[in-house]
Amino acid sequence: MADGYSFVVVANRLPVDRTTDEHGETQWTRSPGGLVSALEPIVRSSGGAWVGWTGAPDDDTGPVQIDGIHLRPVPLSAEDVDRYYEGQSNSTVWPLFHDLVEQPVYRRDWRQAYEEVNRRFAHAAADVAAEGASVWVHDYQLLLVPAMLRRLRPDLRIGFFLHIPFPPVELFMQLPRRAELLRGLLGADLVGFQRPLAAQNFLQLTDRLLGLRPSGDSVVYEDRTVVARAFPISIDITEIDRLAASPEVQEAAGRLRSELGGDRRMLLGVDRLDYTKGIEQRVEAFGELLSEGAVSSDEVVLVQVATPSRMRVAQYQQLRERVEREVGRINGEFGEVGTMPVHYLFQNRSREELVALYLATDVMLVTPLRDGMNLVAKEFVAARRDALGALVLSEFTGAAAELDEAFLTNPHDVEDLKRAILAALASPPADRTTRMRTMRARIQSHDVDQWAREFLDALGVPVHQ
Ligand code: GDG
Repeated sequence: MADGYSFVVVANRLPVDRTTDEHGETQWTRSPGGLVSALEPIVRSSGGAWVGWTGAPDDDTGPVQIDGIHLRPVPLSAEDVDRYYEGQSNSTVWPLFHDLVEQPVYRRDWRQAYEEVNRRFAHAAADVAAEGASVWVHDYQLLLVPAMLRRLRPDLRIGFFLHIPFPPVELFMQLPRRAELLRGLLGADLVGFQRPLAAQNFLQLTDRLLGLRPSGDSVVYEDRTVVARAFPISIDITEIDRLAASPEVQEAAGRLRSELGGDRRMLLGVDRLDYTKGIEQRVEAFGELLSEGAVSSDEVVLVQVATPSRMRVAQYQQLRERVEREVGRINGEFGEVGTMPVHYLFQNRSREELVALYLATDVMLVTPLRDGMNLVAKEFVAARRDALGALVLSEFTGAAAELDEAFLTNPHDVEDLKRAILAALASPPADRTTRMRTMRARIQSHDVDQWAREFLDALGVPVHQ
């Protein structure tokens, strides 16, 4: 293809959502989530193409150019969404790759749909990529795409990045047709992970399942060398810093503080409502601290933003019910008119509001049971130009490897979670500032542009920015 794009991103979702306003006009809004926060600025500045689903079933939107990005929608029927996305991706692969925090469901019709939709993505990418182009495929919904794309277009450089954890060998072995998924990934020239351990798990599996002989960070497969390495993702520091410096955001933070009751210390959680994020355990720990009298609702308040996510998947609906029941119980038991201990927002908030919340809080709670990286932890640290505020961080996040000055905790152990929350609340301001300064220095030297550049460098792609 002489006139295709020399850089193509392939991801389940396009970086925008298509909606129709009250006048029947089509609107495109930036979609929430880690992947988009990370990648959109890079594709825009390199004038590339993005292949993905619009987010609406049975949507036949054709290619469009938005903000310097060529968007190539991949259509999904309602049945595809049900089987490929909510089924195989989010009810099989997602829980398995997060160490079985929930029980994965294995179904043949989901697997077949997954394979068929992956093929559709591979064809769309093959269609828009120029001769010799570089294609960067993302995440667990598209594990088969690298091999499919290589078969269609052997001229391409293909990179794959997994945003979520890659499970230990014994867990991966549970997957039906596991060798096929592994071969799917081996279609790439470079397979990137959040953590070195994930890359090791992957290389070990090539030995165990395919009898290959990995050496160092690579393995030879079908006469090609496939490299597997860690590329810990980061955030757009300039964006967060600009928002945190804005007078409007600072005023909003001040308003939040006074609305919550000027003297009360504020705990904050910001997560998609997902069982991997440990929201339930966090709320439970806070409830126990209140009932034991270790904190009182006159003095401490928990604000939990739980962004709606995957709400058609049964496990997510059940989680929502459990969390809301527990929040209701705690507020009923420990609240007073005007001083509710838990402020629970099952809503999508703007970036400005999120940063205002980061600025207003005393203690940020990032306590997933398992998380590939966790961008919220990094955004919080980047927002705190005042070097105040404490971070309670789960050891089971990728971010913990870089942010070890946080108050680290094992969220599977409610006692330890309570200990970490109390330690963060009790720590002297000078201690919190020292920790925060060290974490800020570390984050600032590695932002999302650098992450992408490192990955693309390793893939052999020049980045012009
Ligand atoms: C996956 C991996 C990995 C959240 N609520 C709202 C909102 N957000 C934004 C946050 C942050 C992003 O969404 C969430 O990123 P996380 O990293 O915390 O989590 P996942 O969505 O699970 O992301 C994860 C990531 O990919 C990147 O590789 O770190 O491990 O699971 O940027 O600020 N944004 C807006 N409103 C909300 O209500 N605007």
